Order: sequence, then C-alpha cells, then structure tokens
Amino acid sequence: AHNKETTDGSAAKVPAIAQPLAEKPSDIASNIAFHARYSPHFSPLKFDPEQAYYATADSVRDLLIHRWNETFLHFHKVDPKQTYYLSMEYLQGRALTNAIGNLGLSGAYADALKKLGYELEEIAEKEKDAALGNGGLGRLASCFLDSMATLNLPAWGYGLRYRYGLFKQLISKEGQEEVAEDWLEKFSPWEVVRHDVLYPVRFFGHVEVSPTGSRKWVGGEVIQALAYDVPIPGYNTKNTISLRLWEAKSSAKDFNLFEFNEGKYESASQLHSKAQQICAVLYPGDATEDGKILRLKQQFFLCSASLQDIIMRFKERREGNMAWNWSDFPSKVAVQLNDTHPTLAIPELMRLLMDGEELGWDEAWDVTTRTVAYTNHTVLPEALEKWPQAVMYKLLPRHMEIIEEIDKRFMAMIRSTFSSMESKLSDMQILDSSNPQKPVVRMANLCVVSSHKVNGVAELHSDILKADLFANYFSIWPAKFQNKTNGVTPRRWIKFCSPELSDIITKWLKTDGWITNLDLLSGLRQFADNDKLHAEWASAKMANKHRLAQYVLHVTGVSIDPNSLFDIQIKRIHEYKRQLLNILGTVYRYKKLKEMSIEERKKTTPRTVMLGGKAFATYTNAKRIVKLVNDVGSVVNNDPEINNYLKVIFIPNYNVSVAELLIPGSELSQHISTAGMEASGTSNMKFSLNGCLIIGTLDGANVEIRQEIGEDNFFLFGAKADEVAKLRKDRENGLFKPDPRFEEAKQFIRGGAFGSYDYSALLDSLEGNSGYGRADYFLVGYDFPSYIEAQSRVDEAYKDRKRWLKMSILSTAGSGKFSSDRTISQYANEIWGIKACPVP
Ligand code: B1H
Repeated sequence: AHNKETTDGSAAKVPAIAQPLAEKPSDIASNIAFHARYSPHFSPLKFDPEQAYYATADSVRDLLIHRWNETFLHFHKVDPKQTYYLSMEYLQGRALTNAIGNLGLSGAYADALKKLGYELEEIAEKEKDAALGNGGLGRLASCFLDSMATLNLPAWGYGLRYRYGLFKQLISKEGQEEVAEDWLEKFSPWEVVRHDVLYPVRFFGHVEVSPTGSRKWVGGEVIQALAYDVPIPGYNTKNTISLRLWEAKSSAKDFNLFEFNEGKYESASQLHSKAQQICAVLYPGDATEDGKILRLKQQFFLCSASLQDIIMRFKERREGNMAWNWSDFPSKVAVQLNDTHPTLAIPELMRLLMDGEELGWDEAWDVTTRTVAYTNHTVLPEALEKWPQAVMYKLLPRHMEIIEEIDKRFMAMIRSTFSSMESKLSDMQILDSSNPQKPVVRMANLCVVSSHKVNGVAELHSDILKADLFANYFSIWPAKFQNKTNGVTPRRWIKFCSPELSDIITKWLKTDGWITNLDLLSGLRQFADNDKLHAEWASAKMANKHRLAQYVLHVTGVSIDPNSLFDIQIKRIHEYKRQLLNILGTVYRYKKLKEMSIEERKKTTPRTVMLGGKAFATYTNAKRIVKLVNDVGSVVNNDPEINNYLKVIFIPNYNVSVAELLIPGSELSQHISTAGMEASGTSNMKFSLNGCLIIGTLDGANVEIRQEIGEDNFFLFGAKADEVAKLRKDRENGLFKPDPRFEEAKQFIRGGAFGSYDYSALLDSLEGNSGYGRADYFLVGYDFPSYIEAQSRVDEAYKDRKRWLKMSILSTAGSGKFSSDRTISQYANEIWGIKACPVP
C-alpha cells in the first residue's frame, strides 16, 4: 500500500534542475521526482511502481555515467594493456539493486524511495531480466564483468544486443511452452546508444586479387554494427567499465526509395530486414541451412565489429606517436574467446591486419597468436562447433582462405617439428574432410592452434582437456594449457540477494572486507559450533525460506512448509545434468512414504523438492523431463496422506532473478551430473556460499568445493569420471545388473501413478534395450542406489539441527575460493598480463 498522493513524486520537492550526483536520501528523492517529471517515459501525473522504477533507474544512471566517463578518460590517458572479453552471451539479470549496491547507496535509495511512498524491493521487481544468454556460460561472463570492474581492471565486454533474449517458459498441462521474452518491450534505462560508433560488416561477396598479389574481400552485403553500451559499475570503486553490445542496422542508402515508390515495399527494404534478423534472437535453432547461416552471421558480426573497434582504439591511443609498431599490439590488447562461439575473431584479426594494414602473414600471425586466448567450456561432442566448409566459403570467402592457410602451415609445422605426431594429424587438423560429402571446420582446433593460452573452467575439466579432448596438442604445447576454476560474484550472489546472512557474516568477522576478499570467510570456521551464531544463522535462513515459500505460492499456487528441508535443483534441463535421477529418487521416496504407517512417516524428514530450468525447444527428452516433474508434483502435492512429508515443485521460468530468490532459501542443492560431463558448474558455488549443502557427484567444480568445505560436509555419491568409460562398455556388454529400487521407481511411473501420459520413450532411454542405441548413456541406473543412500544420509543429518547448522556455516566458510574476483585475478596475471588501473 503506497502513498497514492505521491503522483509523480510531488510529495518530495521537485527541483527545477536535476541533482545528478545526489547521494543523500532527501537529495536522491528529489532527483527521482525530478526524473519522474522531466525525463518522462509515460503520460504525466502517474507515479505507479513502474514509473518509479524508471525514474529511480534514471537517477542511478546519472551517477554511473559520471563514473563511467571518468573511467574511460582515465584508461585513455594511461593507455594500459586492456582485455576484451568476446562472448555471444551475457546473462545480466536485473541491474538496479546491483548498481545501487555497488555504489554503496542501498540504504540511501531505500530511504529516498520510502519518502516517495515505495519500498526499494517493490520497485526493483519492476525491472525485466536482461537474459542475453542461455545458462552458466552467459552468467559467468556477467560475473566476470562485475569482477573486472571491481578489481579496477582495464577490461571490456563485447556482445550482441539481441532483440529477444532467452525465451520465457510457460508451464501448461502439455509441459513447457516457449514464448518470446520482450526485455526491450518498453526500453532499458541501462543502455546508451553511441551514434558515432558504427562499423561496416560484410557478408558473402568474393575475394579480389590485385596485380601485386594483395587480396581484398569485396561485394556481398554490408550491414552496419552500431554500439550500445551498458555501464558495469565495480563494487566500492569509481571504476565503471563497458559492456558494448552490437546492434545490426542497414544504412539509408540501402533503402531503395525508387522501388518503394513503385510499391515494391519488400525488395525496397530487403537489407533492412536482413539486418534486423541478425540480432533478432539469441541462438536461433540451427537445424536448417538458413538457421546455420544466421548463427554464423551473428558470430561473425560480433567478431568483426569488436575487432574493428579494438583496432580503432589501439590506433587512436597512439595518435601523435610516430614510433608505434604493430608488434606492440599484443602488449596493449588481450582478446579472450568465451568458448568457440567467437572463433572468427582469429581469421578476422588476420584479415584486418593483412588486407587492411598491409602486414605480411608472419607478422600478422605473430600479432594474432600473441593477442588471442581461448576458454573451453564443454567436452560434450554435440556442443563442439563444426561449421560446414561450404557454408563458410559462401558467407566468408576470405576467412576461409585464411583458415586454409593456417591449417596448411600447421600441418607443415607438425611434419617438420613433431614428425612423431604424423599419425595424429588428421585429428589435429582444423579442416576435417573425412566426410567428403560434408567437410567441416573444427572451431575448437582453430582456437587451440591460434591461441597463446587455452584453459578449462575447473581442475577436473582442465585435466580432461589435457588428457583427452586436446591430448595431442598438449603433448606438443604443454605450456599453452592452463586451468582457471570458475567463480561467482559475491556481490550479487550473497551480499545483495541475502542481506540478512551477509550482515551476520560481517558482524562475526568484524569486517565487511570479505565482500572483496572472499577468502576471509574462512574466519567463520572458528564459530562453527557457536550457539549464538547458530541461532542468528538459522533465523536468517528461515527468513529467506519464508520469502521463497511466498514466491512459490505466488507462481505455482502451492503452499510449502518452511520447516521442511528445502531441496533445490535449478539449471538448464539436460540429460547429462540428470534431473531424471532427481525425479526418480523423488518418486522412490513417494512410493516408500505411501507404504509406511503413519507412525513411520512421522519419523521421516519432511522435504520440499524444487526443480527449475528451461529445456531447449527441440530437445524432446528434456521437455519430457519437465512434464514428468510437473506430473509428479500434481499427484504428490494433492495426496493428503503424503503432502505433509513431501512436496514436489516445478519452478517456472527459471532465470537470474529467480535464482537470487531461490539460492538464499536453499538448504540442500543437487549437482548430480554424470562424472566428467559438467565442465564446472557455477550455481554449486552460489549455493555453498549461501550455506546450502550439496549432494553431488565428483564432477566439475564439485571436486574443488568438496575439498574446500571438507568431505564431511558434502553428500557424495556416484561413479568417478575415470570409471565412466568402462561402465558404459560393461553396459553395452550386458554386464549391468540394475538395482531393484531403480526398477521399482521406473515401474511405478510406467504403471501410470502420475497420469496417463506415456513416459515409456523417456524411461526406455534408461534401459539396456534403448531404442536410441545408447543404453542409459548418462548412467542414471548405475548411480541410482548410491544416490538413494546419499539422500538417506541427508535425511539423517537434517534431523540433527546443530550438526546441520555447523555444516551450513562450514559451507559458507569454505567458499572463499569461488569468488570470480579470484578467477579474474588469475586470468589477469596468468593469461592477459594486465594490471589494475584505478580511477583516482
Ligand atoms: C557451458 C556451454 C554452451 N559449456 C553451447 N558450454 C552453447 C555451449 O548456444 N550454444 O551453442 C551455449 C553454451 N555452456 C557451461 O559453461 C558448462 O556446461 C558449465 O559446466 C560451466 O560452469 C559454464 C561456465 O564455464
């Protein structure tokens, strides 16, 4: 109930001019009121929560722009080596609370809004998530930007300004439905269009050879890349860096007025609509040839615009200095490729240097390889990009020539220098023509050959890269390979999403230094048995659980008991992440509860199992899993005998903002992928940081989390990564004997306990006689018994309140390593060679 009198904020004095750098509550309130009146985005005389959000954002924007300009000028003056992070994805989520928090003005803004009749939280919820990413890889890029700014590093992000980000997930009786999510429906107050930053990007066309032998790419279609900048404020520093997102535009001269006047509307604006397609959606389906070309166009658009911009800045900063040399480029520029999606940056940099700046091959190659580094995020074969050579020739003829030359020279180098590798050459080559019908370019190979450093995202994953995926390259270039274990920003993922718990931590550590030096959390260990801390910790967790329960009621209509164990699995739905193992375990739990007497039931640990995540629109089994979770929920939650002991909730439309609500309220979270398949995982880090215990396999970063927080505080189960290959073989040879409990759970579903939908296609994928020819490839059946047993250990541990609280505190205390500040410092020191450049 807000103060209805405060239309357009007139309860506060509306000043005649804005006070853009206001930091005191009363000044902030007037500034918000000023923006509500004089930066109108809506009809006058309204000041409902949405208008209040935009006016508040406008006032925060003033503060950011001030710091942003200073940062840019400072970098320009100092001219330090700068990193450019190239990523097709950024999962920024909401910006308001984060910006206010990083500015240190949370209290002041909350007070200012109170004066205007509002609660900050209520206003902040009006913001739409910027979901320009799919999952972990995109969210990692956003955490990295936060850390780069906070560490005062001269670093920028480059990405694409998708018109529609990740789809919105609706849940119906049929399961998941996807609808476009219009994050720009109104507008985003956080982006600034730079009308002067515009680059041409060419597609198709052909290569022209001059009499001197120099080559030029000409013809085809040219689309303009226009820069939209988003300010990224650091925490507790003036430094505010940029996320530059490119939008595709055609220019006025591409509009055929003559044709239009003749009534040929479509052909008159052909290039306009082609330009619009490029940034229309995140990752359009790539099943069709058209789709393929569009995705490749997006990738090239990002790479070409960003590199032209980087080169322009390099030259601009050398103006008036006659002595500079292209070989200085790598001492001023580091380019980091977020997976293979921006691989085309490599041939594009070569092209710009050779065809544009007239460098010779050797010099261009030296500059390129000393500039570019590559991060691998997955070993899943289906995610390793391979582009058909035919498509590449058509779309990027000059780049294809360059890639061929890189490949040719690489092979010659192997033959002359590492002749023992001759037999491995066909695996190491960039061009793969083993299928003459469809020769492809292997993007990961191009990255490894052309980068000065290659890294994985957790120790286990980096070891697998060295021992397996990139073993041949590792044998010739051991020094190229590194590990950079992922991390998450402690600002968004505890300080701002769980302020109560954060205040307790600050109180007990007697400093808030942990927010930028997360290792200090280990200081909590000495209080792990302290009754007073236990009481405070439990009450903060309980408050977060209540908030979560309210949200669940709001979005699903199901009320859940905050005294039950809150058990959460949230991530993209994928067979390797094994949501199916979770739901089969839950079905087994339900069946056992049904078989118990009332007395026995009362002795069990009541649980609320929550799952959330989006399935790729054409991934059939993933969609069946979503439906199964919902069907199990409908039965269990409406079973009066059981629903005091078990509830099963599917959280719809999981995204960054939902995660900010779920993670603080969690007590157990599931990270249960088949060992060796999840490169790292990052939500596991957010959960432990928030005092949530993990049930998990020895996969990805789980291994390191368990090391840090202690084996006793981690519910481990399942096969190890190095056992998986043999277990699959055994399986094929009919040596696997399924546990009766596993059979029982599947049978219960097949028998129709959860409705009439036919789950046999999904369940058959777990059987030896799978129609897919990959009998339980993800080893759900093999891991099921140890999973059930680990869950029983969870139930027992939860009954002992003191023990659970101690484990919870130790989880937080052991999470210091998993700050993205640590990760980014390591990238800065060990790959980029850049140093902090704080604005004075
Ligand atoms: C990760 C991806 C990914 N790895 C292809 N690979 C995509 C691959 O749109 N595409 O085509 C999009 C994303 N995402 C994730 O990266 C890993 O699975 C996680 O384990 C890891 O934590 C995360 C960040 O490193």
